[in-house]
Amino acid sequence: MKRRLFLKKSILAAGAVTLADSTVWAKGPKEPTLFTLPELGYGYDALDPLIDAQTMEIHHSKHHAAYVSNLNKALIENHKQIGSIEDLCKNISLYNTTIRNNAGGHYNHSFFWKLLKTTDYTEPIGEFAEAITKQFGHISKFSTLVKKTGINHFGSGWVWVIVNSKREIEIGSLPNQDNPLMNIAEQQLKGTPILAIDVWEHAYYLKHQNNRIKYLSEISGAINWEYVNSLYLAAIK
Ligand code: MN3
Repeated sequence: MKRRLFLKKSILAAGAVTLADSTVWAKGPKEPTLFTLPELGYGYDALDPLIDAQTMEIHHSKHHAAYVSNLNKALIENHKQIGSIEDLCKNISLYNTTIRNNAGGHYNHSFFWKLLKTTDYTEPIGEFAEAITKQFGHISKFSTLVKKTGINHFGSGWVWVIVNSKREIEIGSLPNQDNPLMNIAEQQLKGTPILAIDVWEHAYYLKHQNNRIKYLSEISGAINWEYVNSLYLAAIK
């Protein structure tokens, strides 16, 4: 028993580098899957000056890392056996608030890092741009709506663009680390996420202080719109 506890602690400590997201703990059927902090796939300074290097480093190596570590700890304490982070979010009503907050934190940030990259495009492109134009009249109307949703969101949370069950594009915001995959009864925004913008102050405070409007105005240039288009295409299939 002592050895198992020791193993648990060592695995937790080493978790960030040694275990893949899909790794199921080999010690028995009751042991939970452990999650790891994903690599960004680019340098902390890659988005500078749109998002500065220090913000990226703290956001990834401190904030996101804490969600991963707290999620693993909570899953071990609760002896929860789960699969992927997406499955965990889709069944989140079965879990406690600590797991909901940290599972959301892990999924949302993992998704967010993949959405960021400076490219030649600073606004939606491809079939996604066509769909936006059809649904909202003009790309600028969509962009304004996304920005307004972020400005009007009270407190911490995320702006989401999803494809809903009617295959329509929907814009909304959710509090804290909730996301549109979660099976939370009272939550209205449900579907396949194709864009997410972190509007927690830790996402912009070092550069913009309290000015969320400025952050939201600049971030379009740091979005990988090619990737968003590919997510849109996959979501409407
Ligand atoms: Mn964040």
